[in-house]
Amino acid sequence: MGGTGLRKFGRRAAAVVLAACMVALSACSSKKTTTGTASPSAGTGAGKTIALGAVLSLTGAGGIYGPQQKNGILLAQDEINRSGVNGARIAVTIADDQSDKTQGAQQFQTVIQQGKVVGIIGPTLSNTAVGAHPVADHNRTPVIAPSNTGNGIVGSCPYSCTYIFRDSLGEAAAIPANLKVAAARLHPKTAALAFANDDKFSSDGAAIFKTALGADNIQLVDTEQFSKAQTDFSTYATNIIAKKPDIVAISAVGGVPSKLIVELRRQRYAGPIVGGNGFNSSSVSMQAGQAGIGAQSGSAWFLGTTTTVNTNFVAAYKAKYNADPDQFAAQAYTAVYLFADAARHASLTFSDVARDRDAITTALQNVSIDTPLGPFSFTSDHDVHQPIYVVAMDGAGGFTLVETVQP
Ligand code: 1QQ
Repeated sequence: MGGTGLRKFGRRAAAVVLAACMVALSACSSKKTTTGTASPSAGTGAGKTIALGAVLSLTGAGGIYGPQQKNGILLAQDEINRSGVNGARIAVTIADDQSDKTQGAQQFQTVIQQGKVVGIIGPTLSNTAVGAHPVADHNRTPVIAPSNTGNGIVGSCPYSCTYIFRDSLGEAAAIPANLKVAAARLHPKTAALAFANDDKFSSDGAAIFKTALGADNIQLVDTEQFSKAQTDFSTYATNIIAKKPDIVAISAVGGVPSKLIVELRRQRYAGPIVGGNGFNSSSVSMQAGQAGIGAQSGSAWFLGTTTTVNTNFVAAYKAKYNADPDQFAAQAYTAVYLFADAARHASLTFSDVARDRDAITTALQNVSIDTPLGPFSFTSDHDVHQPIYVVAMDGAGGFTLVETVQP
């Protein structure tokens, strides 16, 4: 076989061998999950779609958090679809809950009934979740709550929550850890507490602060409450400052934390400020600006964590959006990977949606993957067990790490 023939033969044979290897390799690569353990049915999803819903606050009181969550979800979808899930693609339908409980419940109903989704990420606010999560649970559709940190979201809930999971650190863990760090460093004897009394997260956070302040022997000398729609905080700041507290605690969402911080500083309050999960957004840090420097909160994520999975996430997010991610982006990004890993292990039928929803729910209980939040698996009551990053606003839309508290 003349050289060329051989080469040609060789080339054709090489092409055939290469093609065979490619097939073997892709079978081999799709077998490997983010955790490296073999998945049951590589390739069975070829040409199929794993439909997920994401119901987020893109407008309304929580509209400061939703856009980062959306960015995190779309980035994860892109990355996962490069190799697929057993050959299938992930397709996430994103809807706006307008930070409203009824709207949230309606959007959940829509993605379940019409979208035939096998899982939902959302909503953004705990206040919306109490309306939306029962809809999913009733329809036996698994949910990962990416930022619902109030009480009774998972585990013992005021409604059936068998299908509800959360990858967002609860305030019941974050607030006491944050306050302990502040107490150990600043030794405050008195405190003032300010919170939004028409928002579940904010009211739960206020109750948790009250208990934690008591536990740290810090006397509560003033409590200010207002609506989450409040925009003028001059009176509340004056009342707080009049009581000369050693520290001020704020439990509120959206634009409230930054407005109150700015007003306290404008009225010359120079003392320490601590807050809840409502602080942990780059937009809130940016809006607080110089006035926010040092405002401290307990976070589920830190930009500077040097694990490979986190540095890859941060780099990919920056490349796609030309901006740093924040905790809300990291938790929403992680939620997609958690659903993808569950789908990889669930032997989906891609025809019987009810059976696939149940299979994913079961698989979520056994998920164990490395994420930007750290090595992640759900607790037995579908909650988070992770380190707490006590962070402080840096005056420019970011956060510095004060201390890491192990769970
Ligand atoms: C909740 C929260 C908010 C601050 C998040 C958006 O943690 O509503 O539970």
